[in-house]
This record gives sequence, C-alpha cells and structure tokens, in this order.
Amino acid sequence: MKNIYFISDIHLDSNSSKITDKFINFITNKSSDMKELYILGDLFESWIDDKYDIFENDLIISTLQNIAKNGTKIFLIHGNRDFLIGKKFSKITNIEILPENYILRLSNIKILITHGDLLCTDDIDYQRFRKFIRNKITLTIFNLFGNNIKAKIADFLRGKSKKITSQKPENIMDVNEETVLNFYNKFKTNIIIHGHTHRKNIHETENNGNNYTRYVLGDWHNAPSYIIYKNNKLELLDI
Ligand SMILES: [Mn+2]
Repeated sequence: MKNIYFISDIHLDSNSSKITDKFINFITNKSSDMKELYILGDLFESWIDDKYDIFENDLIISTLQNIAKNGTKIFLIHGNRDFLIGKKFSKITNIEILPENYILRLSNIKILITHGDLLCTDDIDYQRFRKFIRNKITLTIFNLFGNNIKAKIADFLRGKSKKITSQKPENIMDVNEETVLNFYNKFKTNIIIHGHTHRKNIHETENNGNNYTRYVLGDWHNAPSYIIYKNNKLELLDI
C-alpha cells in the first residue's frame, strides 16, 4: 500500500544545487511509496512566468514528469514566492493546482491544507501587499514586461521583503491564533497542515472541548521535513 506525502517551502533556486539535489533525491527515492504528493507552496524561490521558468528548471520539471509517470499523483498549492505557476506548468508536469485553501478527505480524517501565509494576519503590510500583487490589474501590467524586467522586478520585491522582514518582530510573522481558530471553524476541520512560517512544529490546542492539531512543515534550507499519512496516521518527519 502506497502512502500520502506532504512537503512545503523547498525554495528551489538555480543558485543552490544542494537543495535541488536534496529535492530530486527525496522524490526519486520515495516515489515508489508515494500514492499522492501534496506540495504546499514555495516549491520555487521565484517564479515569474511559466514559459521562462519551465525552461530555467528543466531538470526539476523532468524529475516531476518521471514521478508522475511512475504513478504518483502530484498536487500543488501556490506559495507567496511561486503564485505565478500557471496552466502551462500544470499541463507539462501533470501536476494539479489546488485552491489556496483545500479540504482533503482521507479515510479517517479531514485536513485543511494551505500555504500558511493567509494565517499570518498580524503582518498587515504583508497582507496588503499580497492583495495588491495578486490583483488582476497589477498582474496584467506585470505581464506587459519582458522576462528580464520581470525577473528584475521580482528580485527587487524579494530583496525589499527580506529587508522589511528582518526588521519585524518574530511574532508578527507567525500565525495569528485567532485566525487559526477561525479557519478550523470555517472549514469544519480539526487538522491543518501548512508551511510558510518556516517553524516546523506540531501545535495541539483545545477550544470549547474540541481538540485541534496544526502541523507546520519546515523549509528545506533549515529544517527539511515531510509529513506522511500512513496507516491512518499523520507523522511529521525530518529528511
Ligand atoms: Mn511562503
């Protein structure tokens, strides 16, 4: 019996062959055990355009294609770094792109999977920027530029966000507990799996007599990890 895997925040970057190797080894070695693989965002450090980035990441694309051919069904939720992954990528890799909040029903449990940035509502500047950058008008203007300019804009925004992020207090960039509770209620689930915060952990809470569990996947630069759903149980493991 094959199992279900979850990973997040790989941040694949053509400048870091260490992470690329780690990712390729992981999915290649595990693929015979992977019925389904859920990638919960920020697979790539940066993604500006399918046409351009598919070409730039040919080794990763061919690895993903091989895994799919071997029988693993791969799903992807956009992260804040790679939310421009589009239909062309999906078609060429056979990866299905899921909505930003997705309810996954497994045999004995119901899980909300999401990238995790939507839970970080204390970071008001970020939430405002998120809305702006994903706005149709913003994207239409962005897409008028050629790939060189697009890459420069993306680099500039990333640099700017890193600078701002380094000046923010730690707790602002973590999830807001009230928002988490709202998500449990809204999606009628007591399990959430997400990434984004790069704070690998399992948080168990209790509210009004209900028990909730939130699994946070680590990022692959600092805490490479995955979750496996095996024998009707979720397990968070290091790579
Ligand atoms: Mn992220």
